[in-house]
Amino acid sequence: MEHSWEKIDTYAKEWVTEAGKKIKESFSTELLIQSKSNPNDLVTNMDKEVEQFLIGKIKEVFPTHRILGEEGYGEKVESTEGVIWVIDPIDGTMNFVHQQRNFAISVGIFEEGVGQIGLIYDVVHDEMYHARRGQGAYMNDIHLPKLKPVPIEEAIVGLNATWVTENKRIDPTVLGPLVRRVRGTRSYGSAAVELAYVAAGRLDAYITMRLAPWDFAAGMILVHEVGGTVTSLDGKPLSILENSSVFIGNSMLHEQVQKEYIQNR
Ligand code: 2AM
Ligand code: CA
Ligand code: CA
Ligand code: CA
Repeated sequence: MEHSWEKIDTYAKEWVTEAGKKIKESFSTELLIQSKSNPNDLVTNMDKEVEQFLIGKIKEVFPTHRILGEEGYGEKVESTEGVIWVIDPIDGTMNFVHQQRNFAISVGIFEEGVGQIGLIYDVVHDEMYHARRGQGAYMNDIHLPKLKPVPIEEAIVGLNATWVTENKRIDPTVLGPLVRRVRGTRSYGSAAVELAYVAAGRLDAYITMRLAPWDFAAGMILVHEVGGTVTSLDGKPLSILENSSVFIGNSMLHEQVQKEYIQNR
């Protein structure tokens, strides 16, 4: 099927911008905060409202497109067939609730499993990250240059302390030595923001052990467009059908870290 990506792109940007406005307006109203899987797994009325708003718009204009959203108002997506929108209405809900910053709306649009459009909107900083497959990545219409090689010693890596202390998913001695060698580590608490920062060169890599497709869908398209490498921690491609660890970054750094810290462990 032929799609007008230009049209899809224009609408996607418009709707995400409008959703951002709704979130900003919500700062002056009282939030309804609930827990999901555990007391720290938060969801608010705004997570739900924004997802429903975006889905409503998509269904209206593109009724054949399928939608996968974190809060479950989309559908169960078990194949990569056709056009699929992968939506995280608020990535970084804990930050949204506690800090009123460092969260983003994340929308990735895929065709037959291939990323075509990536949008990450950091609402509070008013930074719209945007990529179209084969056409480069932008932040508020400023073109983001291809990532330049960076040695491990000069790298700033997005990494949460969880993964270098006792945890269920990775032996802390795997990444601990990397943390000591890099120039610095950062943790922003929003996968989408961290992936956008990799695309913008503010971080050189981002490593995390547990993400869902809506966390990385848009970011993987952005980082791909600036020539970065996008894989799971063990170097496999990411799929929008599966949760995964994520290792995204500058290609030279990615290769070196894979070789020295991940392989044969
Ligand atoms: P969220 O705010 O949309 O839930 C925080 O370190 C990052 O991990 C955020 O991007 C957050 O997304 C995501 N996250 C939080 N809990 C998660 C879970 N159980 N599985 C996958 N990603 C999660
Ligand atoms: Ca969540
Ligand atoms: Ca998320
Ligand atoms: Ca979310």
